[in-house]
Amino acid sequence: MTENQSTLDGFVPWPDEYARRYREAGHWQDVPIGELLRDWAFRHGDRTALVDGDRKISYAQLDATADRMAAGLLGLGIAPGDRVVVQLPNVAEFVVLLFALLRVGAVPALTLPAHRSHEIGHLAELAEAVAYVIPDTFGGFDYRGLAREVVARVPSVKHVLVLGDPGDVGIPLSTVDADLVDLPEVNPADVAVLLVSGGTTGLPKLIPRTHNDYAYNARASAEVCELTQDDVYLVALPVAHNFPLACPGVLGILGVGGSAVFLSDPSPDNAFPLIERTGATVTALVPPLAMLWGQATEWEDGDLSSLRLLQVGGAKLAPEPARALPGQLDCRLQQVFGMAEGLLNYTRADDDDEIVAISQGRPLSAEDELRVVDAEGDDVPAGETGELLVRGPYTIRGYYRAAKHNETAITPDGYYRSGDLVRQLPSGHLIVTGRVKEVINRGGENVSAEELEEHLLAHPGIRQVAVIPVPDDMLGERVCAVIVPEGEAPALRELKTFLTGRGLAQYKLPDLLELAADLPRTAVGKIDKREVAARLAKP
Ligand code: OOB
Repeated sequence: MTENQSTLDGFVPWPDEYARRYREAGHWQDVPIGELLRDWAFRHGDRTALVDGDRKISYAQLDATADRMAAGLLGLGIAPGDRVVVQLPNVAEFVVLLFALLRVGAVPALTLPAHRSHEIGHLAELAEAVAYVIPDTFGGFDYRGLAREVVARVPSVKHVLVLGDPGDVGIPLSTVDADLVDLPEVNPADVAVLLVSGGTTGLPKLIPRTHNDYAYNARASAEVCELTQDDVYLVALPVAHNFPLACPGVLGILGVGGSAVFLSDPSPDNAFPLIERTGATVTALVPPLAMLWGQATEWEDGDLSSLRLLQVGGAKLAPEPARALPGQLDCRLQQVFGMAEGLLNYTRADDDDEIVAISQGRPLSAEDELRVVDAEGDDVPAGETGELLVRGPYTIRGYYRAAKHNETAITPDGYYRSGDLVRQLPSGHLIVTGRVKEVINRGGENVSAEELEEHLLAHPGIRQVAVIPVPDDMLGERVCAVIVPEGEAPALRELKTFLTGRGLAQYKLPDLLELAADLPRTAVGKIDKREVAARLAKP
């Protein structure tokens, strides 16, 4: 095995020439993430790593508990290279489990609490997961029922580990705890985590991120955000998402000796008092939530003066709220345009206010290679709009176990096609102007139009369907299903019940339903979504 080889099948590594370059630049440091925690615990032992409700966990405790859980996982028979579907909310146990799995060399597939049987079943199957980790209940939903379905559908899943009361589906996560054993050696070029893609096509994809690239992702992000050990990072978005996990997020703050505070409900009435109580200095939000926080300062109590940096990303933040937010929350705003596949763009502390208001930042790394291309794949003249392609030290060369999809998702010379339309300013900052991919960005949550269409077409009352975004002041975009009914048209509420019954996550349900007699087609016979939207916009 060469130093740049992974043992995981279905992972596309960087070519040796690039791996060498990223090492020489000092970006890839060849230390597994599980080992990084040992170093952090050595340096910051008694300092607080995690705050969850009344619980405070020091670096030393986190380090020791992760080791015990790693030993427990090995005891269950979970081995290096095994995949484990993790679906936990914003709790300290997420971090303990993450490091335990990383130390075993097992690979967590990090799903969101909003995912349901359709997504989890597919991802567990794709990854051939051996275990599934859930809370007993969260947000009014009982995950044990979901686990029962997943176990029935996916035979590889041998263990269900439950945070809280396992009922009859599995064992308590708290019992995954054993005396120290020798841990396997982990190859830093290997896959550390599998992130879930927003999904441009039918089903969500798994994004393999290696120890080397993900550690760099978090460390370089912490540098750009000027995090220090005095910072307190508030985990407001779901921690399994790349943004709060590693941009710089939990991994970034732990790398500098600061603390991460977990928030399970990011509404202002819950978040503001917690910021006051914990002295949170940094957090990351999606635009609708940021705007809500900005407005809520008018009526909510809570001293937010500790907050120094508000990161906003996941969907386009319009210039107007971007101008208003720093005044409303009395802190600096940073726009972040990122993707689980890799590339991160940040506005910087020394950017002038106007750049922060109108741009979505510039690339994190000097090694990020960006191209902006037209429909033929040719570079557009500087400053003009085109699709963003990217290659670099933390951008994937392929989705996990997706050879066919990778043929189009990645160019022959290794650029990831983002599907985002951008134009680049002479300063290097990007302005996101739209998308070529069929994804609706509902306040930072990506909804695949194709996936939803497939499900809707399964309804007997629907002959044809086009799912399109409609502009929305709060969410940026909402999901509209335009249907040609078969017989009597179904009502929106009935469709939502139908889709929920098919195991689709709540955030993917259509917000609006429009009826049409027919749907316009393009020259090759595809539904012409542009025309569908144009017709809808006409009064
Ligand atoms: C983040 O990651 P994902 O994987 O959930 O979604 C990525 C997609 C991008 O390709 C783009 O279409 C959209 O979300 N997006 C933005 C944006 N940030 C993300 N579109 C416009 N403006 C922005 N600022 O969403 C993500 C990952 C890491 C950090 C931040 C966000």
